[in-house]
Amino acid sequence: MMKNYRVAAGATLIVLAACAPEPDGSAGGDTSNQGTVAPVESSEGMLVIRMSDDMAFGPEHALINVGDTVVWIQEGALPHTTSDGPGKAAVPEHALLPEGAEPWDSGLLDPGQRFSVVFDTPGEYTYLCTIHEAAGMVGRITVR
Ligand SMILES: [Cu+2]
Repeated sequence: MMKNYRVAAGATLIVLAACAPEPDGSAGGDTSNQGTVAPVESSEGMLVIRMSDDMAFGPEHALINVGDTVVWIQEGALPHTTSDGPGKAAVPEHALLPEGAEPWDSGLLDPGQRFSVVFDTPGEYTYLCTIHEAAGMVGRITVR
């Protein structure tokens, strides 16, 4: 019985391995969309996210570690914010925090201003510029 089970499990692993190249192939196709799907990782405990008048956070998706600092730099001519927490977004899905995480709100940042947050709670964060939410200025941070 045990041996049969192991054979079956081995067969499953082989099937999974055989499937693996297919998602890779489709991911290669996705890069032609120019979508910034791949997250940008922090280094040495820090990550800079640029805010511009493209109505986007750059990178849109950040991958950081617990205890890292994210610094937003306002490089647009228009004012922008970085904000997260209950009630910050018109669409609730645009402002999501992991349980126990602290909300933040930079308020209006003028060109050249910066705002930083230290992330002590792991999980998925979706945040936004409260002025340009409707224009799609929404970002994502994964804290591992
Ligand atoms: Cu904005």
